[in-house]
Amino acid sequence: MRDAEPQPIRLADYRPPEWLVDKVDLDFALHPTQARVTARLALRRNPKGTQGAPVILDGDGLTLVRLAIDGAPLAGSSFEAGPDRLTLAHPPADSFTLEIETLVDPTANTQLMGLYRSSGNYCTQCEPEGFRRITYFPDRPDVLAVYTTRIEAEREEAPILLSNGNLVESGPLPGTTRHYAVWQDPWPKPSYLFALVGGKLAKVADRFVTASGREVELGIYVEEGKAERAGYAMDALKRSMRWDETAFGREYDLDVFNIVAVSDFNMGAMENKGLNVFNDKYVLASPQVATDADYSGIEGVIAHEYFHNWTGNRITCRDWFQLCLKEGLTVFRDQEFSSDQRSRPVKRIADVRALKAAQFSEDSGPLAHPVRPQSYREINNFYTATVYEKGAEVVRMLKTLLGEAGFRAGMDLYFQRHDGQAATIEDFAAAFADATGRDLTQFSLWYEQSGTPVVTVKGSYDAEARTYRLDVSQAVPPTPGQPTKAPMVIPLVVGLVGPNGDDLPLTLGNTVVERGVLELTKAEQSFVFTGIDARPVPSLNRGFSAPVNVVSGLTADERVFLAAHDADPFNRFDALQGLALGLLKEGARAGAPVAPEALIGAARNILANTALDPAFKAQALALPGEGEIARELAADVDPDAIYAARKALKSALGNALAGDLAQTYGALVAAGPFTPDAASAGRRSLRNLALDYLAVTASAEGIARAAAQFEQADNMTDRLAALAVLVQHDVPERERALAAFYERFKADALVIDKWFILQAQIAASDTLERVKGLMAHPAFSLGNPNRVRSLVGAFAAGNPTQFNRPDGAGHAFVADVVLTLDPKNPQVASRLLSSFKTWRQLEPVRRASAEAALRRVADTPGLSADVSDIATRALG
Ligand code: 0A1
Ligand code: ZN
Repeated sequence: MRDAEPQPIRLADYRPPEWLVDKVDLDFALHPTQARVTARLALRRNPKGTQGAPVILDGDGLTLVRLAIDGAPLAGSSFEAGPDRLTLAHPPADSFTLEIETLVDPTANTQLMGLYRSSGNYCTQCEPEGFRRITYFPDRPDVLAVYTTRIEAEREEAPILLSNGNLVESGPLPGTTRHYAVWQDPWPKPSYLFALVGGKLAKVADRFVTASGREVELGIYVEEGKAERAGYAMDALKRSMRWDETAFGREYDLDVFNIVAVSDFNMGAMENKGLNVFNDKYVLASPQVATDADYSGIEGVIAHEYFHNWTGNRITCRDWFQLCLKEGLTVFRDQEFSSDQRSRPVKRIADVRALKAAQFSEDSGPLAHPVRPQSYREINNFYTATVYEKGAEVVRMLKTLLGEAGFRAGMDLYFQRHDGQAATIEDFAAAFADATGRDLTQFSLWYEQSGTPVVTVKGSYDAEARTYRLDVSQAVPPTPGQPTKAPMVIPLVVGLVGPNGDDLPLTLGNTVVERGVLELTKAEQSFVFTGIDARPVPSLNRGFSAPVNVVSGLTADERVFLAAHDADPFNRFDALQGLALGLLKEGARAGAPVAPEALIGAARNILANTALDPAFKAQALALPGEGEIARELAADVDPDAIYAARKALKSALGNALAGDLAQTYGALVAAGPFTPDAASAGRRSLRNLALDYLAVTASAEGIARAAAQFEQADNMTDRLAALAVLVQHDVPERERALAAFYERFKADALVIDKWFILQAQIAASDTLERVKGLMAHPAFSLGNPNRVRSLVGAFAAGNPTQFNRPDGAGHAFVADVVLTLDPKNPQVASRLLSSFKTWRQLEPVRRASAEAALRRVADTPGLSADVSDIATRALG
């Protein structure tokens, strides 16, 4: 465990590395508890470094066996070695080879960083600072080296031996039960992209020919017996490889691309060069066990990791402050890929819902930080929705401002200039500025200022002058460490919708507004559109062109009009959501039912509109989540009141639209066997939304319909959707279905995770006891991150009424789990603790209990840096 209060690391203190490593030769002798690692580092003094600087290498919990310089063993007096650092105060020359032998215990590695075991297989995770748990090294992303990796192991225990790059040699070790393999990666890379895998794995093989004719062998390795579930991932991989060629002109650059799926993994997946390691949740799928959401998750994550080959690997980050350089850009790229593979508007709606749920809530609470932070105490805590999802929004805005061609020119220049380098956000911005001639100085504030801007818009029509005027103001709320803000560049895409539903021409003075993009740059601005013959309804922030909160003052009638007519599908969706949100806020505040007639009418029209995509309808008719309502209320939040208001509105809609919903449910019966394509998934999503609404009052008919679907479903999407309906209601069918589901899928941990999630999210006063009980269930394990996230994570982040119980028991429980988990896996523990990120908006009683739980965590001696950092900032 590391120091509980390390000094913060600051971007402003960046210095180039004193020593570079040109070449790394690694030799692994795998062993369950004593893996021997021999590293040969070709060290060279950095000409840009400090004269006479010592060699200081990072380590973390290492046991040193032996050191040698240029082949000669090193005397103890000439170095200083601790578990966390190796120092050569007087290096013998300006370049030399340092040989380091260390011992590591993969079985005892419960942090899942460095070399560890998952289901008996060996694997590694090195981003961000895991390589130092394998050997001493300048473990920072701006030290790029070429790696050769030799692995030897018991043939019986680990018949498969993989590392980065191309396989150059392999075979038995004569006279032993062991064998070996040598892998060589010709591309210089930082240590965080190193990977090794050894174990008993089944392989799915395929091949891909790149645009220029390079033949690539593709392999997906999974635990034995699961190979038939890797087909969809392989298909997604090939589509990703082709897409990056056409959309960004990027080809793959090795002869081999391997993916390994493991069942113990802290995050989603990892882009190690030529050897991606995945949480098996993002690889394995079959109609019986995976939902449509799982399929699209797999497609997105496979694409994301593959796209990192250029945005992250060929061009990497100079330091961890630049994390968004690879992550924001790569999320943007995977979002675009999925949009091209599926429905663009539906993908955008889903992404914005996720952004608001995870990032807007982060940005409005004590853990808010800039897309590029200025300092950190624990970098692991910055793999956040802000760095990833807001980072992607910033790239999207850049594209909106520069247009398709300008954006592509900037990307091309970025790749051309920085291939093989460790780059910065300044480098990225300069490529776009230089390619297009545009000054991006003010735009760069998106990387520096945290907080979600509020854009307030007032429209006024002058019939006589035939003008329509938009008065726009912007303000960025204060956030930790940033009390005042400067105005941002906000690309606000707008339309003016005329009385017949058509867009009116957008002309400012004599200039046509291209693509509807208004550029906000000042605290207050006005735009006067000319030639407007009738009073329009403004459609603002089309496609969610900027990650801001728009205050529009639109009336309910105007929203109904936009829901029916807006040419922009996102804003059609948003008009309905805005209507619903208004009612939900009112209901939660007043504790009384509201008049939902306008919403019901608009929803009925959407449902009846045969021109609309079912997936779009499902998104438009799904009410805003409890978290979004809470964020809108901003202060004195009572989660029970929100839950009640949402349930009341859902009941009102379900009752009023019962006939239409039943008709929809009946009409959308699948015509054939399950296929995971977007169109089929869309029909299932609408049908299952209808199922949910039709059961909202727990009528006998509604429950019976769900129970029948649960029993008869031929795929996991429909079965789980029915189970999700049943578990929300206190009916006998609930426990019956839960028991049947467990019996049927108990051999399948990833499916049992779904069973944990549904139970953890039940909004009922006995849920906490249920969750505590499930922690003792044989299928649960505190050692597996997926299990912890599914049971405890789903409770903390997905059950606002029970996590925030007024008696404080929910907060106390999550704090207890965080403290129990912290010594074993600090990364997963600190993520769990981040569920407290919105605690300050709660009403006083719940706020006090959240604060007490956070204080209890913060005051516990011996905390990891991860948990201590979150606790301190959450309280700060
Ligand atoms: N770079 C990965 C995310 C990742 C970060 C840290 C990890 O350590 C446990 C693992 C993965 C991505 O963006 O997919
Ligand atoms: Zn990533």
